[in-house]
Amino acid sequence: QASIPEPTVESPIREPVVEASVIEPVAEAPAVTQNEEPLAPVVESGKLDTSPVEPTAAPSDVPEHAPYLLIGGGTASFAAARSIRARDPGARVLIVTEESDLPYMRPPLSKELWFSDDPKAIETLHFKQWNGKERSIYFQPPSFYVSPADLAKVENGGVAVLTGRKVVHMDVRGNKVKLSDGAEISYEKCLIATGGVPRNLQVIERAGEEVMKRTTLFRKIEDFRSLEKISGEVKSIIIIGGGFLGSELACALGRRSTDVGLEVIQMFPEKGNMGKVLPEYLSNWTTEKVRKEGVSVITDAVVKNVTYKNDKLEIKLKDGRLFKTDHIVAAVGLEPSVDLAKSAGLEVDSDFGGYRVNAELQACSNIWVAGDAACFYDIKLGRRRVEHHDHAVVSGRLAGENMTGASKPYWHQSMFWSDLGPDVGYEAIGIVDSSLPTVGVFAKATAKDTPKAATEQSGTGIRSESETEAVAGALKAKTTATPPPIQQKEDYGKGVIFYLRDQVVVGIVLWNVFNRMPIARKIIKDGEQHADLNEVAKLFNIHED
Ligand SMILES: *[C@@H]1O[C@H](CO)[C@@H](O)[C@H](O)[C@H]1NC(C)=O
Ligand SMILES: *[C@@H]1O[C@H](CO)[C@@H](O)[C@H](O)[C@H]1NC(C)=O
Ligand SMILES: CC(=O)N[C@H]1CO[C@H](CO)[C@@H](O)[C@@H]1O
Repeated sequence: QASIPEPTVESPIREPVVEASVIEPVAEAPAVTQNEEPLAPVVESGKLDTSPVEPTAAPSDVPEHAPYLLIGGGTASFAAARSIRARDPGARVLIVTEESDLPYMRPPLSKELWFSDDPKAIETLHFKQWNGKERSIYFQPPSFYVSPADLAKVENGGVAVLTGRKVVHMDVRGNKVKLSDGAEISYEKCLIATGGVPRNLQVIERAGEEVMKRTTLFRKIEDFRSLEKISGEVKSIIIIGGGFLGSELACALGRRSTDVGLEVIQMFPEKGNMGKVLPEYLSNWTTEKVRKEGVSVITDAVVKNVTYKNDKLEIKLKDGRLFKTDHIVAAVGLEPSVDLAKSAGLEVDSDFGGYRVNAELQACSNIWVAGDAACFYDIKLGRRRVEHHDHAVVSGRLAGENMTGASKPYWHQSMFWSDLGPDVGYEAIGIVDSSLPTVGVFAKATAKDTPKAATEQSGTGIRSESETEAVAGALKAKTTATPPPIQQKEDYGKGVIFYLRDQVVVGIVLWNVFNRMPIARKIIKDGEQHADLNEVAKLFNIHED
């Protein structure tokens, strides 16, 4: 099995990572005979392009053909590129991304990057993992990629990234796509990994420019940089949203609040943080934890109106409460990008959003979809769409495998994790929805039960399926020992929470319990009814270490 995208930690090329990634590889492009006629766009070969497109500059760096075309430049796309190259070493892979950056991982943007002591981290996007090791959020340095113009020529193929370009049309029968600048690229196999765009609240969208100007929708590198800057300039920030992104950003900003005199307020309609995911008692506990990080948490808050008045944003809640602030961060979910559905004739799922694909992530004979934009059929849990990093890794890799001829259904459950700073974190797998019945088993946490300690111990940073699999062997031996009796406690230091549907475990949250994901994955895969979940909980050895 192919390894997951590993950023080059040891890469000696540190400085140029950011700058070089935004430079279009024009310099390396072959000399193109520029046609004097501005109305006749020139394609790479120098042939006249006769298609009826907007007359734009010659897209000299756009290859005419890519055997593997990956639309979108995020984690799913990069994971697919890696697995395609692993299984087909000469493969020529073209990634087309709207972003100006080379593929990077998003989780550190709301996690570790905020806790860096290095003031240069904002530029370099190098961060210290909780275990102290430094790495870049970019999966690979620029030197890893070949220039798009050279893709057809390089001897052993490679991965090229066309940045700042958008695919606007798909011709599925003709096996080609069209970019916003009119260029066309034909393909043999295509992956759609377009991700999504952050949602906003309608009341903010309708509130006008002054409010929009002071609102951050958080998703990209530029959003991280801009919010980081703003947090040093304003007196007050309100985060709207109680999910994992909102809660992580609240904790990140809350940590800074005391140093710089920043007021940080987080508000959401639920009763507590992560209220849609965690059972109420744990959601309440988490809320207390977030408050201890210096965040003023406002629960049961439905935003009714936002206005800009006397240099302040005013947020009025449905129940009449009024809050004033300088800046809003709206972390209210993601809208999958399905703009290509129409031209490609692909079906969008009416319940979950995203392109409907089968268990092999295939939309039609030579088109696959992975990551946030894929609404896939999960053999165990039914139709789903998942918006997490590990899912992007796992689904991108699987799509890449199948694009190179394997025929693998997507049974492998991805996991996700959220850290509320270095001290509290959880990992989750399957369907974790607080409206399902849950059973939680807890033990007292020790200093070792933190995200920081977990990465220190495992020597890995980005938590994901690959590294948890690495410890599976060791765990198997351990679970044969008789664990001490488990009791329910009011102390939610660490524990396991099972989510049930028809008495079968469909989701598991590991609360301050790390490196046990293979066990959780197996329980969900087995899909059995369990008479006593306390017994099942023993498999996780939460009373040990
Ligand atoms: C959670 O907190 C709310 C108040 O914020 C309280 O009304 C509720 O009873 C708590 N729930 C549990 C299960 O402790
Ligand atoms: C929001 O408040 C402003 C100013 O008080 C008011 O003019 C506007 O009508 C309100 N909008 C809504 C949707 O209530
Ligand atoms: C089951 C399935 O749809 N597998 C597909 C994976 O990809 C290969 C190669 O394109 C197809 O032939 C399979 O049908």
